[in-house]
Amino acid sequence: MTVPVSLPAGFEWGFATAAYQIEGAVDEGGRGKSIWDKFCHLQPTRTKGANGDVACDHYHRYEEDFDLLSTYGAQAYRFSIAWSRIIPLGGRNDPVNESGIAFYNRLIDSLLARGITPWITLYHWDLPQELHDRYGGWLNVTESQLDFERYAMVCYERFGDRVKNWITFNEPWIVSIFGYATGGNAPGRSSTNEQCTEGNTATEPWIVGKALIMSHARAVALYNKLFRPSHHGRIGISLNGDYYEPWDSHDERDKAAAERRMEFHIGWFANPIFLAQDYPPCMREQLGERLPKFSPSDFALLREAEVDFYGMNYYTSQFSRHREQPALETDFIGNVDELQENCEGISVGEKSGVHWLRSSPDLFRKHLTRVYNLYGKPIYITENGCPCPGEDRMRCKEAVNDTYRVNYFKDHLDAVAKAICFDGTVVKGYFAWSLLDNLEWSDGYEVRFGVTYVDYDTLKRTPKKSAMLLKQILNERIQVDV
Ligand code: GBH
Repeated sequence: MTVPVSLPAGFEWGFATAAYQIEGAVDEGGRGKSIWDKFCHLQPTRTKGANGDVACDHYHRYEEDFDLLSTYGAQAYRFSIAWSRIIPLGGRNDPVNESGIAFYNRLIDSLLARGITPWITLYHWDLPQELHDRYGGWLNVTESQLDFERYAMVCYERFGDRVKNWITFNEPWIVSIFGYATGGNAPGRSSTNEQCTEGNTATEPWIVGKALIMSHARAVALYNKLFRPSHHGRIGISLNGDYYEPWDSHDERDKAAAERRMEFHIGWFANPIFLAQDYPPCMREQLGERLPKFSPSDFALLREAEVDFYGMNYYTSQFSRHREQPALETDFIGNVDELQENCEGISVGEKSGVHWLRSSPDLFRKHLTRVYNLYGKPIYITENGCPCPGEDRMRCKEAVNDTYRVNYFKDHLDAVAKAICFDGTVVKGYFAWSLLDNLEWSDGYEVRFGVTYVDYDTLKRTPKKSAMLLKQILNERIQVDV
């Protein structure tokens, strides 16, 4: 008989969302435009005709959504602030919008009244459009970090008395690569994608990466210096990145390729941010002069910017096969091919409702342990979830029977418990992605990651089976000190 391994007392858990994916009300309360407003309204469409104008209308329905959170038993809730609601034009000399502040105050106070701990992401991909127009947004390393620092300052000042958990950026890899290499996300720049008229895939993502790293560092250093002493909060960043196994486990070159792929995904940001070190040597070797340098004063700032935790967004794993030469259009993945089957034809996991995601909980455990050993910070899983096979074509009645998602959560929480109990990995919390079906960026509204079904005609919310599962699992598993 097998008994479930337990999770430690104090393990925090809940659900996650992001502003543009759920809020809607894009023209209300003095909100300024973001790069996603513009991107979603391009013709021809690059988001399957979808936009965030209404989304889940969370802006008006947040009480109802927080009722769901309470019903689901969540202890914590991770959401993001739309920068352009707080500072509509974005810049450090631009006015603060009190109506935007009031909206997030309402969210925070409503959560606290329910006993739910707020976790705020400052940046989940929605740069104020004005900053992009003014100086190129993240392409301008000097300007963007000063504007981000001031935005962070306003958030700490106005919300930090009640909010103790901060995430600077969500997935800087996606921001850089999807925004500036493939062009699949806003602002949609690329020199290899036919739909894009501007961009340079070879150079821009690396510049943007540096802007994000330094913006993060400024925001953290500011928190450490001015706010931590009185607010006593925690701050970190959420990085994405799959785990990679070698395609041929007997081939040393594939083993190196797997490790290199993870360095290109994670080390790119984690080396400077968690270790105050330069980018991984394999990146320097392959990318040469295209990779910006850190000056002595950059390193000084990185050292001041000590974080409390590693936020991990984990969805899937892959196999990595070495190449002789990087492919021109995808040299940002590190001179490898990525595959979902290994050389013996074994799949990395069971297929989900999106092509890029297969359920790989055993590799999740390896991933947690590798990241913990390398970067040495407690891990909070800030996103984990999936769409069920065929869910995009289901009506509500069918979609609520989300057995695949139920198993996915069970298996992934199992992996977390094993990483803690058997590998000595420190994992302190878990957020399922996502509370609601929502705007899945360039995939539009068909791909559903929610534990709550949203009918986009009526905006009616219906809990799926998986919604109550976490409460059940976590209640069973968390050790209680007596
Ligand atoms: C997260 O990104 C985001 O933080 C969240 O907003 C999002 O809703 C969630 O995932 C679910 O996708 O189709 O081959 O081009 C996770 C990173 C970015 C991984 C998009 C998959 C698509 C690969 N994901 N990527 S492909």
